[in-house]
Amino acid sequence: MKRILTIQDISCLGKCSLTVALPLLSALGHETVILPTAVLSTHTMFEGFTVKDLSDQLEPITKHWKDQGFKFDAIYTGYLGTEEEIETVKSIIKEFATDETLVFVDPAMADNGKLYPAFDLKYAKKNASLCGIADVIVPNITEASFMTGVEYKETYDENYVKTLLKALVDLGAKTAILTGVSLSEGKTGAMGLDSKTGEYFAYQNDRIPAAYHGTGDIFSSVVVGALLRGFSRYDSIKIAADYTAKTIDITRNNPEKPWYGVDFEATIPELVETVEKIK
Ligand code: PXL
Repeated sequence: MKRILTIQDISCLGKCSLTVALPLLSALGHETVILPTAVLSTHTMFEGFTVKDLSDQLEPITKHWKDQGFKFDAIYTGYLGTEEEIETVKSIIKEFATDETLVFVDPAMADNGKLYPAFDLKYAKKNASLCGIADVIVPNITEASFMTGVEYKETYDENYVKTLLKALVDLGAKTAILTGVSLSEGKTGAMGLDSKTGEYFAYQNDRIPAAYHGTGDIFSSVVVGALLRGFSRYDSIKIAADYTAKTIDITRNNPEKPWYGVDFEATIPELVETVEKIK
């Protein structure tokens, strides 16, 4: 069994970050070690959420693991609250990552052309430096644009996506995967670039006319879980994009859906079946 360390916040209620990464990675068959960076009552789209920063716990916790001799097959980072926290996470990666470790970074900080309320451009640049030491990064177009300085566009063509991908690998990431990429009318998916071979890969499925919070975290968790099971990058983004789309579809047809997240729990059995079938 592969052991993965995921470093992100716990939004106790809200179906994002650790509360989706942990169940999805477990469902995909991985031992999942969590390093919570903060505890929030909910994610930050709720009004009046509480936050308890746990930054000062990251070093003692990881030191304990190091003293016990633990190693990780992958380190997967998501939403990180502050620039200082990103620096600490970089040190943890340097401490634990070997040539065999998959370092997977989701610089979750922005969407639809805007940074989340807690963040500014300096924070985005700090996230760019974390992406620089990663094997695989999975920003959306907004995050890529803030990190690289390439202008954000709502309507674009494949050349724009390639420009963004090249700028992302120039940050230092070995493979960049842009999410939420639409390469033709009515389609959406992801497109990636391998910095070593210069090879592009892309997967598109039908766009479902609905958007929900937390779907980026779901996509990332499934990509990293599939990569760790040995699937190719193309197969991993296909499995994750199809699972995310199916989940959005189930959610929009649920009259009792919560506003703050998707019904990813309902589609976990299908995800497991898919990866078993094409293994
Ligand atoms: O889904 C990304 C995410 C993770 N954690 C917290 C968030 C968000 C997005 O808003 O607020 C606390």
